[in-house]
Amino acid sequence: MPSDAPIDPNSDDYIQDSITNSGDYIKVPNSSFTTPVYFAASTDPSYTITPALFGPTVTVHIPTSAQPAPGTDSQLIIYDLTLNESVGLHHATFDTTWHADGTDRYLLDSEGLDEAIGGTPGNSGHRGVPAPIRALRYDEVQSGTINHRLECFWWATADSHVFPMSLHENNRGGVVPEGMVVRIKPSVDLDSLGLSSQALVIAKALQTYGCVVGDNSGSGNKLKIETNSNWNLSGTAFQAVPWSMWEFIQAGYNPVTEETVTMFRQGDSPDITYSGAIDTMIKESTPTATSGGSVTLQADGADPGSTGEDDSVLLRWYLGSIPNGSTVTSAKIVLNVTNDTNSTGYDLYELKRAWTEGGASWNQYASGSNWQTPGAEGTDDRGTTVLGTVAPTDTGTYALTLNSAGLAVVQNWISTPSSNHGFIITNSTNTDGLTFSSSEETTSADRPLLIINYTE
Ligand SMILES: [Ca+2]
Ligand SMILES: [Ca+2]
Ligand SMILES: [Ca+2]
Repeated sequence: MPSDAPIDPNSDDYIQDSITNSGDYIKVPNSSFTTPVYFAASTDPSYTITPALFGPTVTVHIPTSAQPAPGTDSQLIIYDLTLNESVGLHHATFDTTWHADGTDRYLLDSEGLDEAIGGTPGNSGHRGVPAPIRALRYDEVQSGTINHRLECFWWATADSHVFPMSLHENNRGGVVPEGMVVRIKPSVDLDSLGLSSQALVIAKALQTYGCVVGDNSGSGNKLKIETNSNWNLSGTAFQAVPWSMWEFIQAGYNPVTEETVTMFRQGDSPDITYSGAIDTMIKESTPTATSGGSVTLQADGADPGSTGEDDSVLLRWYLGSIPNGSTVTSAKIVLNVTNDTNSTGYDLYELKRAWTEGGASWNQYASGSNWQTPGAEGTDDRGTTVLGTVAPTDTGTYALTLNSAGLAVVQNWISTPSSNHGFIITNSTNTDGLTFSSSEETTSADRPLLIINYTE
């Protein structure tokens, strides 16, 4: 991470939260809350595990000797090199096969970001933190150098999350959003502090890469490490590096690209108070109907098929938290697809009128105000340049990256917020419709998500 990475405006408050609620320095967890880590071979038994509560269905080799942690979380991590994956299990049990309440799986050769925030398809679970980050291994420390970010679990986190995390736990009572990264200040001379050899290797990683606040401990801010009887880390291992030597990196900062990533999703991001998203669908077959409260949105070029009439989707997110003057470098829309499409896909265009969620229909953009052409098809209604194409061939998470014309549109919305009327998703010739969850979907993680990367 660059030594001059931007510091979060709330850094001092978050450091004070650490001192007030977790004492003067970071703690080492007891063995119930470390995580057993196993490397599986292709000859180990293979299991397909569908979690009872959350996460993807995973297929993974697990050694017959594997045991979950003895604490209440019963966690377990497997590196399966033959399947190019790390798999985490939560509340894991074994009878004649393995069961778990929660699962996560990340591809070992990927960038490690959850598909739910536009990362590599197949990466999924644990709110966006891959297992290799969640359990620092003893052999990594013994090698003398750790070359990646670590994870800390916090006494309590806020009801919000920031990149690189995809979700957060609710009602924990803290102030630090999940996904915040805290590091030992680059100016601290760690070699001079008298740390033990293991603590020094870990502290250097905490200075170079920091740790992501990725979970709740219930009491005390602690490191996430693997279960290993060879650790020689006392409870006071990091006493010589008090919180006053730490700082929080700006929320959403990506050290790889040196951009800031901000996410917008109704009732969820940037935090649970966000209400700047509206969405609806307009239907040629019922041209005066409004659908602002629908929990699903449909685009179709032939509904009903016999008439070839169209359905189009309107979406808008307000972007007020991105500073005017920022440069947009990429933008993605992530949808929860409930009905996929074997078609060329549905195209995204800029909308040009101040449509309303409650009033927009095939005929009108707001109650009493007609589109130039019904269906928002006039040049005063929408742009004529395709900004991206939504073409999911499976249900589930689908990410659309906006093209350069799309970036220019979003850039203009940041410079001139009053010009932001969102997008329309439409195609008049497809016969296989597309359906996805709206901002009214009960599960907030399934609502439409807009991710914007920018530099200031
Ligand atoms: Ca809506
Ligand atoms: Ca049509
Ligand atoms: Ca379909």
